[in-house]
Amino acid sequence: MSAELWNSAVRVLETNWSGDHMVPSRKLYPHQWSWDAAFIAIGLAYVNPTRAWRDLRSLFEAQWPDGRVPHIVFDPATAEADYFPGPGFWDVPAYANRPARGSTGIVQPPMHAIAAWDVYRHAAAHGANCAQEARTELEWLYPRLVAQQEYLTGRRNVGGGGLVSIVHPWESGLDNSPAWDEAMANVPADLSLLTTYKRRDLDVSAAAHRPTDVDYARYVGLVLTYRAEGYDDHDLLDRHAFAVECPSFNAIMAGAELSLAQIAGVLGLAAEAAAHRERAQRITAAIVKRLWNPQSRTFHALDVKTGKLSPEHCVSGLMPLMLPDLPAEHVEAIMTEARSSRFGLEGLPAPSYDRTAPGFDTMRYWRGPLWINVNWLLRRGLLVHGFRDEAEDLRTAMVRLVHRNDHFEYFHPITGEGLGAPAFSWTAALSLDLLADRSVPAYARAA
Ligand code: 9WN
Repeated sequence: MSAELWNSAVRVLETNWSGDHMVPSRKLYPHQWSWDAAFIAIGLAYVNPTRAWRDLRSLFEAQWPDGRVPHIVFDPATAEADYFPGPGFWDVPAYANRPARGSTGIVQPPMHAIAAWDVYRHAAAHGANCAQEARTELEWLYPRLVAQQEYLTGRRNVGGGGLVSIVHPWESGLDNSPAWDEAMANVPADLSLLTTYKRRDLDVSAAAHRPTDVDYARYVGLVLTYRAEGYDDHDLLDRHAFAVECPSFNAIMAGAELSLAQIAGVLGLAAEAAAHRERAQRITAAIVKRLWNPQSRTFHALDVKTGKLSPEHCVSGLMPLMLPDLPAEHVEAIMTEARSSRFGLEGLPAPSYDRTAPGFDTMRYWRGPLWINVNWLLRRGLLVHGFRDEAEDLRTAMVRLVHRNDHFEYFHPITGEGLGAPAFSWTAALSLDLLADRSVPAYARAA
């Protein structure tokens, strides 16, 4: 099974390589996506570290002068009609040496420091040339990764409590999660926007899987207001209709600081390494302070505009498990939630949403189906806190699922059937990692 899965994953990554970057899927997502590039690099490192670095470099070459890393870098060879919302809709001005309309103006979770550190660790196994290349790439990336963190902790500290606010559900990567429902209800939904702008996702995938038109009208409206201000972040709390602190995004922020500490260590920057570790601790403490609900005993998304925590139990609430400084009480609570009938880590990996919720939908995007990338993060959390048996069960469940059902974008949370785009890059890349890497993150607690 291992060789067959390995070879099929390598084939997917070969097909989806576009010269200097990887597309998530040829048909549905024909450009480069930010957090996809990070997950992809982690797996590519085993088979082609040069491409893994190239993919990360392509993305960071499109970094904005203010430090933001755009959620999509558009491929100029791909027609506007091949993805909505495309470059013309985002209408981003030229910056640095990049032409206008080269990217979007929003971000995605900053997974890249975690990826860069993993690629670096694994590249050494490919011999001296790859080790030298890894060092050079790490030196190039480090200040850019730091600038990304500074943008997010600075301009995006909309709530003032030390966490990052996302200003669009697409920034979370968990786009259509019920975690945003209450906050999104306050965003105007102008359905007439969908006559001006035509959705393309429905031409290539089933409507029952995708967000509704009302959701899309809100997504489009949010971009239009951000775009109208030149994607400027001043006074977002008053000006912008959506500002939410997501437990998953912020856990990844803190995880990135820990990986930056490792990177700074390798680059001989001891004082910076210590500062990164401290920032990770501060973000962890802020997640506990701001996103924990002692009644529901899980982490929720916080609507910064209303000050209310979302009532929904989503897989994003389990993600702070990846943080080594998470207090024992919260670790235990996440484990209880992860083992419960809501997310039941038995047999199949965890679904994106509470199985027991009335709105649990086995088909619809981020409202039930299960994704390999979030389960990969969950496994990381299990390892960080020494839950080795559960981590191994989850690893085998993911490997079995992809082997049986192929490299789909996401999977049916009851039958395991593959859903969404086939030949999906991060599923393939992370399968390579799950087959190859049994190691434990350097900052894991002793079991
Ligand atoms: C919008 C590319 C991306 C992922 C996201 C996933 C989906 C896009 C869409 O696809 O989002 O960015 O069109 O729905 O939700 O996590 O990065 O794979």
